Amino acid sequence: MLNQVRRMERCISSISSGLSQIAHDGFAVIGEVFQASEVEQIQAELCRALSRPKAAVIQREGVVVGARNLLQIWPAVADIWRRQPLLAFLTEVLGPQVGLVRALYFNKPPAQTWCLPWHKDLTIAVRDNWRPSSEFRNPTAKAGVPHVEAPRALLESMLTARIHLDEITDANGPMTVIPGSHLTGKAMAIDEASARKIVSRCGDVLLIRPLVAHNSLCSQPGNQDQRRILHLEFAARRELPDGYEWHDFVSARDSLPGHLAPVSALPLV
Ligand SMILES: O=C(O)CCC(=O)C(=O)O
Repeated sequence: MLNQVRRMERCISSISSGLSQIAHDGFAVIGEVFQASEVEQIQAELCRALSRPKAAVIQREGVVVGARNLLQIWPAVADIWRRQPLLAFLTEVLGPQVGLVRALYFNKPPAQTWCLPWHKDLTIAVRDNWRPSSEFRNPTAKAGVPHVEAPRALLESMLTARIHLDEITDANGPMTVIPGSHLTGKAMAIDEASARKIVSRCGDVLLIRPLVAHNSLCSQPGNQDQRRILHLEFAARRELPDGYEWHDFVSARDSLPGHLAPVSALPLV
């Protein structure tokens, strides 16, 4: 009993330090959310789902390097995040009406690495991006899905969970982030001296505000490891301004159909 209480106290203290890191830096890495066997199961299911040709699956030289519209391609992703302590973080940061609004997949296979310059994530997927609006702008389509640039206040109320399906090292193309850069809204003032590389274990989850400035490094020459990531974007509520609607909204309140049972089921929410 004493051990259980201590474990609970440790867990609450790590959740509270993660929450203050998200508030201050705009991101935090949550350790060991998925066990190795669960990650293997996810990798295998994803690999099957992505092997069927679809416009939203991005390939280079026959190798999958990413995918959009993952909620359609691999519906199991709708439930993968319903576990502790991930759910506790999401509901603490975004509130009880939190929902998953977009799911992407990124891979850097050894022979097909890629990199991205500094940016902030400004676009969201919506049902109709042509409605008149003083809030939304720059309508685009990505793999057939309407997208739009969201207003600062909406982006400030979102959080992304990046589930690391491989260990991320210096060699296999980590992301680099600027701590605290979410506090300047959409403005891009990059102080490279403060940049931090996100290296982590397989099964860890990076929680990050979309307005944190980040880039993505190419894998180093000679690297033999993939770098697979499930990128899940969450919003605080279903309603959007100006009659806009999320393209998808999978509420945390929906029941768990039991695809992957929660591992560390701590009664925190
Ligand atoms: O996965 C990565 O390394 C980069 C992804 C990214 O920059 C993004 O989602 O905006």
